[in-house]
Amino acid sequence: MTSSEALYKDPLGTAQKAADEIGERTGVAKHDIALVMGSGWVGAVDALGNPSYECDAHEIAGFLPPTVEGHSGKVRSYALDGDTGPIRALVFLGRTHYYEGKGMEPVVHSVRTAVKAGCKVVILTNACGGINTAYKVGQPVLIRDHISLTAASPLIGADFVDLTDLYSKRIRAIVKAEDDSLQEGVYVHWRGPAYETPAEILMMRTLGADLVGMSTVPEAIAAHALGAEILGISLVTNAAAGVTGEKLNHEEVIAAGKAAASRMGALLKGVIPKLL
Ligand code: 8IG
Repeated sequence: MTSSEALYKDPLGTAQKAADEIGERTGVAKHDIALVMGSGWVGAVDALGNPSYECDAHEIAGFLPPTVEGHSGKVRSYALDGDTGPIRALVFLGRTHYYEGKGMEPVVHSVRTAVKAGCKVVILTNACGGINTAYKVGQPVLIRDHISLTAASPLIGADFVDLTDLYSKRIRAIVKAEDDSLQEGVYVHWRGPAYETPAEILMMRTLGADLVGMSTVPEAIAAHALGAEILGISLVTNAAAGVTGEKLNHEEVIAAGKAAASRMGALLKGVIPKLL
């Protein structure tokens, strides 16, 4: 059985195996905090300094082999200074999306691995569309809550996990104390890969949503179900469909991410020491 077959048969066992492999490779028995860096966020990790370890994610149990573009996610380990002692951060550059059609297991394998590796806090970052018309491109927004329009869950069986405080109030307060200009919003998970129609964005706004994207929600649920505390931060990289009348394009997303990278990096570097 290959490790990707094992991922579907025994997701938590495979996550434990991946965590053990990370422990061996990094020489770090226990990591404290995990970061998943979405599109537009990869530049922000530069603020954390040099990693003590890096490899291609697919070298670790359960992570899928690279896709056709030859892109592979990276896994890194960082030794950071926290306010109450050293912090070991496990950083995933890139993620698997539900729209890739491989099911939920690969989508949430990083965060399950992180929790099995010891992480108590999981920071999920993403780039997203702004539904709330007050949002500007390049603005980071803390996720306060979500709406799953895929209704797809990473959980299987009678795991009736409570999601009342999914995006930790405690952590949001710490982040807002670091930057009091930060807004909070409700994030919608849209399967994609097509963006929404203007009518769908109107529907989402009517439902109470501020942000829309194609990630984060399954990972938040899976990590929280294993007991981790979640911080979700979205970078608004485009106005959602119909908001400005402009068409959406991926280049705009990349450019907005690049422009915001140093602010996002400073924010992460500022809050991480305070989280544990
Ligand atoms: I970046 O406008 C990014 N990701 N669903 N809609 C959805 N996902 C996105 C969008 C968007 N922008």
